[in-house]
Amino acid sequence: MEDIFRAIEEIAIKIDNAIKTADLGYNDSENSSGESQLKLDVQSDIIIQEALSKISSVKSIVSEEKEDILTLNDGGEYIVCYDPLDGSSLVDVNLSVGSIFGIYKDTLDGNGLVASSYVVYGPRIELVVCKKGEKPLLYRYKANRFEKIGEITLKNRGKLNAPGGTQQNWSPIHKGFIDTLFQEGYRLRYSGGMVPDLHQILLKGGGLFSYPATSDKPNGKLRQLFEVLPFSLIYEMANGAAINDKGMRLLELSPTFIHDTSPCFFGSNDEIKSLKKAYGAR
Ligand code: AFP
Repeated sequence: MEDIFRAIEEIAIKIDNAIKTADLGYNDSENSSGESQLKLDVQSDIIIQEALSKISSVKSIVSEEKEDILTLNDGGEYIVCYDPLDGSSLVDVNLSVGSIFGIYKDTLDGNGLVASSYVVYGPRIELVVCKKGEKPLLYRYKANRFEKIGEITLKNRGKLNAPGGTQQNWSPIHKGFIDTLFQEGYRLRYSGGMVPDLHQILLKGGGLFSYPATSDKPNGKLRQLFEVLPFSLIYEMANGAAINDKGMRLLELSPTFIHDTSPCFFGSNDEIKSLKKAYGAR
């Protein structure tokens, strides 16, 4: 798996460069010189596919940008599921975005997830790598290399609240719970990018990120294979928790198709316990 992590480092530098040099005003069709230019999320997908196809242990890939699974190396053992540029609509307004990777073996579900990684493209490039059974590790790009900063551990209780979705479409239970957190003094921290929002909670010690079932999206918005499951592993390994609206561990999920979504809640243990109580889950 180490070769996959090295590839993710190379990918991170290339995507960061694409973000910094893309001609945003003409991103959908043509650049300022009249040349056609691919959207940044498509460019990022191509960068990742090229890098992973050179790695013999990668059997196939599943991308947020592709309809179907793509086989790369018949003899490989890992399936890499990724969102090449999550939150790409935030690039135009110069907010942080990210790439998310789930590395699966044997089955495409929480049981088969053996490692996760994500990259934050912000004022600096940061990378988090997490193997099942081990603490997530934070790296920061500095002087042409990724320098290890240390392990990530959540406190049992935090102070940040990142509530996703449109409030108008929340259930009364969800609205009541989010209101209670604010009444208890939690601070709103929501950029609309899953990667920087979850990263902030991890690095600032804790809190809650939620993307519930809503009246317009009864199965949530976030995709299981390349958003929900990779972050669930990272939160659990960082001493936190990740559940759905029935109180089930998200890592027990088995998607029914590759782009399947799920309501999801990631946080420190105390917030997740209170959430379960509010939702009437065990
Ligand atoms: P985009 O990739 O379309 O910007 O969506 C980002 C995202 O998938 C995820 O990164 C956010 O957490 C979530 O959507 C935000 O959705 P809401 O705007 O509905 O809260």
